[in-house]
Amino acid sequence: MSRIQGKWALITGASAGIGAACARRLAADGANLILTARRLERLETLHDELTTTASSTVLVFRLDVRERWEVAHLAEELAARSVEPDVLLNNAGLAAGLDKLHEGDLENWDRMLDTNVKGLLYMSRAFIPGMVERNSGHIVNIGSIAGYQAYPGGNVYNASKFAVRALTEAMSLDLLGTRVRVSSVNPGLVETEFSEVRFDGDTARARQVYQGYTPLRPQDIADAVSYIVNAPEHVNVRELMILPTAQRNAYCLHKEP
Ligand code: NDP
Ligand code: 8X3
Repeated sequence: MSRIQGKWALITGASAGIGAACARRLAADGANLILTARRLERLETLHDELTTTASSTVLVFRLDVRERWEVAHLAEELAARSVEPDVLLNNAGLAAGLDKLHEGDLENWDRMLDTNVKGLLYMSRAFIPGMVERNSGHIVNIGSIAGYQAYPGGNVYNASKFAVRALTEAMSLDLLGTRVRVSSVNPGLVETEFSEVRFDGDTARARQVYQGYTPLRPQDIADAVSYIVNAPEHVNVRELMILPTAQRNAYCLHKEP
């Protein structure tokens, strides 16, 4: 049984990896989707796929979560269509670089903090008030094992995911007394375009990250998100950490030679 059948799920970063997998999974659960990312052409391809394979209504919008005015514009667009998101999946994010802090690239720092922290804040500020008004809704933030433990070179990415963890706890507390649920899913290594982005298109280096063990697949995270948003209304899965079996914390990873 699906409890999100016919409900609207708004996903940031739906053009790739975990966000795209969540779109496919929630469509299979019968949810209607609002898919956002900067690469509109990818969203349009996903739209065509999902409207062929599932009976969901799928809306796509080009959105850079770093731009406050774009987030506000999206909220206006949806309100004009009387579309009220029941689920907000704050997934858009990235790591840029793996440099030591004292050698870090300031542009990379801005990209990570603006996307992973401020983007999540802008989206939450734009869409939680409607949920409070309706006394119903669910925010799911994609954090990371990197939000629990720093690792060498992780510095600013770690800080951004520690911030996601703090903000998840904070918004959950601020929503006490409402029926709006707040959850986080915190993955370890998932094979996506994440490492390609982190290493600025160096595909050989990115590939190495996932060699010698079986990493998580984006679908593994999507299954968890589906479980969380399908839980009965009185059940809130506040925090979930999911690691590959070969990984035990942020830096203990067993690789076969
Ligand atoms: P991908 O690189 O495959 O996907 C990232 C998504 O974020 C893309 O859809 C991208 O879309 C979107 N995005 C990036 N910047 C922006 C922006 N400024 N505005 C809107 N969308 C943006 O990586 P993952 O799927 O792996 O990452 C998804 C989330 O999961 C991130 O928050 C990441 O930190 C987290 N995570 C990933 C792990 C992993 O090992 N892969 C582990 C733990 C957490 P576009 O470029 O089209 O805008
Ligand atoms: C992504 C996982 O270990 O590269 O958050 O930081 S890790």
